[in-house]
Amino acid sequence: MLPADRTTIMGVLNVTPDSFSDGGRFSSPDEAIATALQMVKDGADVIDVGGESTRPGAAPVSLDDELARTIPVVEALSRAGVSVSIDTSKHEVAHAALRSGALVVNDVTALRDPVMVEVCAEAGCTVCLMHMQGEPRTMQHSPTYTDVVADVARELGEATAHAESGGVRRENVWLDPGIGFGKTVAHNLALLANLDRIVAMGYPVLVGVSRKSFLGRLVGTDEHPAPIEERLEPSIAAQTLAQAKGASVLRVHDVAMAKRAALTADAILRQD
Ligand code: HH2
Repeated sequence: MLPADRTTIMGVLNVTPDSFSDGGRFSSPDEAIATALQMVKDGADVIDVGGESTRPGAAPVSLDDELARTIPVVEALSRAGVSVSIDTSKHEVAHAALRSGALVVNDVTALRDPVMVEVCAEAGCTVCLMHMQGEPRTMQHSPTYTDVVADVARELGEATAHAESGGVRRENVWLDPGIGFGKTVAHNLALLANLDRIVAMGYPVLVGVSRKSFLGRLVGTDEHPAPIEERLEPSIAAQTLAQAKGASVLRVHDVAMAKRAALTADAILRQD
């Protein structure tokens, strides 16, 4: 599903009340579906549907609520011919989404749940294995690495071995350094500056920097991070550098702007 000549744009569709930058936007599945269809018009290649916020401190969501939030949207978008990714760590949600037409399982826990491995192996879907230190509730308390790039690469290598030994095919795996997931600002910057070392592992790499709080801190201060409305340019700068370092997929909220930036960077980076 990855075109050879350009970077893939994944549009974020959070059907949650509490996501960090866009929670509570939709009062019905129809509104979410319309927004996703607009993202596709704006240039999204795949829509990542999420029913549970992973922001630090977010409240856990019950299985029934996550299914009710996500599955009608996944079904409708798949029926409309949209490529859908399901952003979940629950195997029941992944299973239901795959049965409803989702093509990608985006699991911020990199298939920690052994049943998730079975579900993905059996479906033969694409799987995004993201790196996270700890778990969302506490991950930002005091993230610690010996060498963040080497540690993340090693742990992603372990995640690929876990997935592949459970039957997920190598060609179906994407990797993601997990920007903001158990990482300080310095950790995020080191990972982005050295993304080529993750790319060198030989899998397509997805990067999600869009609107993240480390960008707010970079252009504001630790005490007063720039608000979401002032994080577009930082997001575009960071996604462009990720492209230059070999990222294949960009996970973004502001699809039209991100797409125009990505096309420009592709034209420069992918000349033959
Ligand atoms: N970031 C978020 C959620 N899921 N998945 C991958 N693979 N990579 C990411 O960087 C990533 C992700 C956080 O962003 P968002 O979905 O907007 O927020 P929330 O988790 O609060 O819903």
